Amino acid sequence: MKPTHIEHIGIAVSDLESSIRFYEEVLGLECYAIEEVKDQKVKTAFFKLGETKIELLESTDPEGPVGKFIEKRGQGIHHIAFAFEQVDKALEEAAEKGVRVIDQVPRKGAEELMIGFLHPKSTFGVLTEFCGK
Ligand code: CMX
Repeated sequence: MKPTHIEHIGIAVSDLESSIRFYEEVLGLECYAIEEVKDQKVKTAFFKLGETKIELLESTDPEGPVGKFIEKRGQGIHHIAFAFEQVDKALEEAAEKGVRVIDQVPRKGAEELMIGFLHPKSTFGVLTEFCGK
């Protein structure tokens, strides 16, 4: 199973509003959606650049994944998401190949996509997301 493209790059930020201004005013991109994903304890902002998106992530809870990430490592690239036609199969295949899969079964993420993560300790330090419809 091969990804079709990089769906998005997730960037952890402390303040969504000022980081949105950077992408809009300096890069000239348009923030087309702001969405809270309660399950993931984040508020997200999206920008499109070709087929790939930039997802800004502001934590809504210091104990959530992004809150903990910023506390420990500061702001910066949080994850890379690959698009698959069959995200469930892609996660299954990764697990079969011995990768530590955080979500055995895809769950609902932002933009109505089904998502699942691979643990950064088994992906050379990069939190890796698989996503699809
Ligand atoms: N990238 C790289 N390394 C990361 C990381 C990240 N985003 N987040 C944590 N780590 C590292 C920690 O620094 C730590 O490393 P050291 O032990 O070397 O210090 C290690 O991973 C910690 O791993 P852990 O003890 O298993 O647990 P954590 O409680 O810190 O959780 C993780 C880490 C990745 C399992 C958890 O954040 C997770 O399940 N993430 C998936 C969900 C998520 O990130 N959601 C937010 C985005 C949602 C969206 O896109 O909508």
